[in-house]
Amino acid sequence: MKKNVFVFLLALTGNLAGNTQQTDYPFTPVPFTSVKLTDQFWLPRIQINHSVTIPASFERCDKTGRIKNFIMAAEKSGKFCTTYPFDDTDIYKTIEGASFSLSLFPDKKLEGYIDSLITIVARAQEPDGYLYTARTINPASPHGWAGPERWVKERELSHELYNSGHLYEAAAAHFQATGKRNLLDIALKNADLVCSVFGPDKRHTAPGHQVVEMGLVKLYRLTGKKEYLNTAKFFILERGNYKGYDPKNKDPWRNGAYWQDHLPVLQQKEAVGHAVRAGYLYSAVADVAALTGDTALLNAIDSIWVNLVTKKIYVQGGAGAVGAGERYGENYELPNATAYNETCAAISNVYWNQRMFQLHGEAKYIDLLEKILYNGLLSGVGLDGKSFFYTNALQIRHNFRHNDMEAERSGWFECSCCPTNVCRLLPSVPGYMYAIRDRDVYVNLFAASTASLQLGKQTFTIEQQHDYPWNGQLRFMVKTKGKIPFTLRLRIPGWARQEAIASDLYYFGDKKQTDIRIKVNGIPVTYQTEKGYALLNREWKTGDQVEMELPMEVQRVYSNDKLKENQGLVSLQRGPLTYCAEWADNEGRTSNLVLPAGKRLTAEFIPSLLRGVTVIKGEAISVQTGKDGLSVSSRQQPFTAIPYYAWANRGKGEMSVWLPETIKDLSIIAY
Ligand code: FUB
Ligand code: ZN
Repeated sequence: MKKNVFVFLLALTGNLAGNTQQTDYPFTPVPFTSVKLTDQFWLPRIQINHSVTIPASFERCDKTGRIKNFIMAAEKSGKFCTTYPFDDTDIYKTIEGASFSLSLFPDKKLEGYIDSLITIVARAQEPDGYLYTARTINPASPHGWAGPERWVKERELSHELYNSGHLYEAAAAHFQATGKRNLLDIALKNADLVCSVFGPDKRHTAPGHQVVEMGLVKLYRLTGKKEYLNTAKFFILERGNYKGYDPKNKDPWRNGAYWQDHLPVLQQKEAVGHAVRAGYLYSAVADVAALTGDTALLNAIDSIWVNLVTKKIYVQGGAGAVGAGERYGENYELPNATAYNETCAAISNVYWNQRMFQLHGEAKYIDLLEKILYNGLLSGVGLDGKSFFYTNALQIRHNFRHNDMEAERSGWFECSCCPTNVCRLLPSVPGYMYAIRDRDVYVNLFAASTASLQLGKQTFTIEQQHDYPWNGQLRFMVKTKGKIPFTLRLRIPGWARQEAIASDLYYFGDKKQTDIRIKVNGIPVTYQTEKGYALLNREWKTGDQVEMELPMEVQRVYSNDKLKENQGLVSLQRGPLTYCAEWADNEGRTSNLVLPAGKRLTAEFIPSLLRGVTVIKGEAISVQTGKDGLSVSSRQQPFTAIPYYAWANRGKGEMSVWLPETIKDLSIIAY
């Protein structure tokens, strides 16, 4: 953090003497700015995000009229010219991503452009802080979802508070990256308005689309202003109070579950409703639980997390199975061809799982975070950095008879929440790698990098040298001034302990446990494990080296019997990566493939394919239907699977994550 930012923080919090915050997450992440990536997997993606995704996103905000909306709001004339009242957030989210990116790649031109946008945003803000172009342009005729007066449709669809939440998140990131107050001042003015309108003795509304709660917490952290935290908690506790729903109605819009408003949060035990709203709610609940020590809130999200991981998550970490309502389905309702899996839902679950780790210090949350990051989330952005998936199917079949999911990426969407969410997530990935508690240093994610860490007054670095996720030979080099005692807690990924996920929802065919070997300075050590971490406690000094060997065998993954859709089907995993078969590598089709059990599968790194991937190879049986539509034949053919995140970068065609092991489990679709 820049020095002037620190001075400002002191100035902001100075008036709160005696009211300093006592409680917070026990496990503190090391900021993304302290970890310099040198790897071949994340760094190129974060660079492309900076050089391609962010400029493309700003350009699209401009071309589609999103910026014009702010200009018209400032002039109070014209007609809101995009589709959704939350289109303002695409600008906020891109500013947030660009701000994170500026911390990694200083760029005066980009910084100047952001300043020019902030000037436009500032002019669109009403004198009392209200900022919502869909109304301000012409309050007499606001957007159809906005309602005739401010806030009256907030519980449903206006997204006024959603817009505010993304503004706060962007402002916090921009202030931390640049030390400038221009966006923060806009956000604080808006937050002060929100806090003056909503509260126990004021207006009661559960926000229609959560994120304002997370945003308020960020502003609280920056300013120390308790009202922001109190309002965030108020919004969380408002859920379940609305009397207009019919609890007996199965329709989630009528019983309130779509908005997670069917029950008070303290009574919620299941992940339900719109999946992005849910992920942001659960993240905010974690924040507020951490900052207030409210164990009832903590227990609620603990239960919801168990429901997610035991019954509602796809094998690649995607969530939100049902298209109608972009929402969670029933327990074990995880269809493949119609899997909705919005990219934003995956992103929201990364936020949530990081917070669960910060609350509990258990590796199982990072195991899930890693799964989402490398698979269900990363598939949302193409290798070019400017083509995206909004939904992330697990199967694409040729005639799409049963399938209306996206088989091709798009540069932008009318509702373009996902691309701009990717913009802000990617630069922050190094921030998920390390955490600290007392004298424990947690190594959560693996990527070649140098991290600058601090324990008390002592600083040191840990350098990761390896080629993860392709290779499991990991090396960590320590550099200190003098000797520093601490416990290095190395995450042993669940998948390396033969655990496909931290539940019985999916399991590996090969249940044979292999010991994970760890050496310190070349000598094998015995070590204790706790909560998924290997503990290495010693006085560390420059030159100390830790090696950990993770098994990189190809794993066959199977599903719980209750997941009916997947009975008889297998999927493949190697390291943290879920694999899929794509048409381009399998003679043009995948819906006709059978992958017999017990057949050898091998891994091979191909530098020229999809910017360098390890593929899985073997033999499959392919089934052909006769032209007469009455006969079938089968033959052996070579089989190749690619990492799921890399599919749909070579044109449109079939893709399957799950494949039958016998012909009787194949649903044949003829050309
Ligand atoms: O409602 C705002 C955003 O648009 C949601 O998070 C997405 O699911 C999309 O509906
Ligand atoms: Zn989205």
